[in-house]
Amino acid sequence: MNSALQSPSLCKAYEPYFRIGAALSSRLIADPELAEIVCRHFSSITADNQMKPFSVLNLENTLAQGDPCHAAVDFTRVDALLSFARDHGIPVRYHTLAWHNQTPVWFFKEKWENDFSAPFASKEVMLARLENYILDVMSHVNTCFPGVVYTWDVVNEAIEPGQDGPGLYRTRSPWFMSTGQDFLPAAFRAARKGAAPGQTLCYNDYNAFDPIKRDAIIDMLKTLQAEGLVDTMGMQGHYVLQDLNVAACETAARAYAALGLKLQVTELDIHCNSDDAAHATALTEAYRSWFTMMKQLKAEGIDIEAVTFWGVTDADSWLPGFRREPSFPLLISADRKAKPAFEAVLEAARS
Ligand code: 9MR
Repeated sequence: MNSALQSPSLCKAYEPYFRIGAALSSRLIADPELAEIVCRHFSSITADNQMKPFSVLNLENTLAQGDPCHAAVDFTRVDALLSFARDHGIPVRYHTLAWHNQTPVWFFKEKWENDFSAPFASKEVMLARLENYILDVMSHVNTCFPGVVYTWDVVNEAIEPGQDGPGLYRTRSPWFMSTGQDFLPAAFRAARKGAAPGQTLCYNDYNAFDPIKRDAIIDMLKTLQAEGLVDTMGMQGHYVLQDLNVAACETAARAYAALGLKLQVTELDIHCNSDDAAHATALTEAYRSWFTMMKQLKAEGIDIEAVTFWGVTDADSWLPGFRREPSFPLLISADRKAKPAFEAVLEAARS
């Protein structure tokens, strides 16, 4: 395998079709060789963690500010990544504004208590906090880094039909517990207000290929569309090699596109628990057929904006921690070589 720095550029190969993106960590942009790999192969970047509410919200300053509807924000980590993007001319997808996870518990509590058992703030207060937070983030980003962000993950993972009880929504989310389903359109209304011209607003979710979840997401998207609030469906794309069903991904992608939305695959990886020859071959063929399908959809006129990998090399992947076993899910190995799967994705672009 060649160093990923010697391989032809992935994003150039896909230029006629869609952007190829990657999620970056702070560690990654501080490593000159990894930064060079990013600049060579990716035409869209996002942050794996630095742009999430837990990374932006500041409790001490919120308490000092004394406004029950307005949390204080600190953009140190966001700015580091946006500076990298601006300096290298790579557009950014901002992940994420409203999410049940990685948002501090105190953000939802009446007196900003850092305590799960403290009472939730009222719905009115939570909707005001949500709007203020979104407008603060968007205003900072668009003022200090104009033209750098091209799309916003406004709401992440709000739909979970049947899992927490009847209905479409993830009812155990603190957002749902404090506002019911109202946080969802409220987040998009605020984002529409704060967005710069040309920026798209995205709803993002995992297992978006699953037929039951897909149909639930579609019902929810239609309610947002009735108010003109959403532009893009983000299908995350965390797959498992043995279970990957390319046909189900295709059916779902067509169904979202039929709503008149743009599409992004926002968090692509294929969990593969061995790097022996048989697994490497299976991973290669899985990536080949998945990218061939995506290219075909694009050729048919489906508006695919970008396909983003969730990580750059296998060494940065979140999967070993999550699955509690080894994982070799990406196109670039831990020792920064272009895997056979990388070559297959390039070939899919050329064929
Ligand atoms: O990659 C992120 C990992 O470092 C965090 O520990 C994890 C916490 O939930 O979030 C990961 O990113 C998630 C993304 O923000 C939303 N979709 C699922 C991703 C993988 O869990």
